[in-house]
Amino acid sequence: MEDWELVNVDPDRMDHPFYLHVNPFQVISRNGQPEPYRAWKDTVLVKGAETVRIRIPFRDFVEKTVYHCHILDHEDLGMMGNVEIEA
Ligand SMILES: [Cu+2]
Repeated sequence: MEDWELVNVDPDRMDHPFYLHVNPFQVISRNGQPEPYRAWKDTVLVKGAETVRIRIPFRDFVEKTVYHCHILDHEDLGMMGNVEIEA
């Protein structure tokens, strides 16, 4: 189980939809305010200058996977990273 803090530092304050492959997560808080309800998600919109905390239970997928912005242009320009999940 991990908590990740997604911080949108885009100088143009553009919103970016964060997408994590394979591993559903829940949004815990936005800018320190608790999320009013919990739901399983694969994508969360991180608004300009916003900090979103998510909780990810890595359950049964031991491999490399990716996370990326779900706007195709951003993804193609490299707004993407790898995650290596170990047992
Ligand atoms: Cu983006």
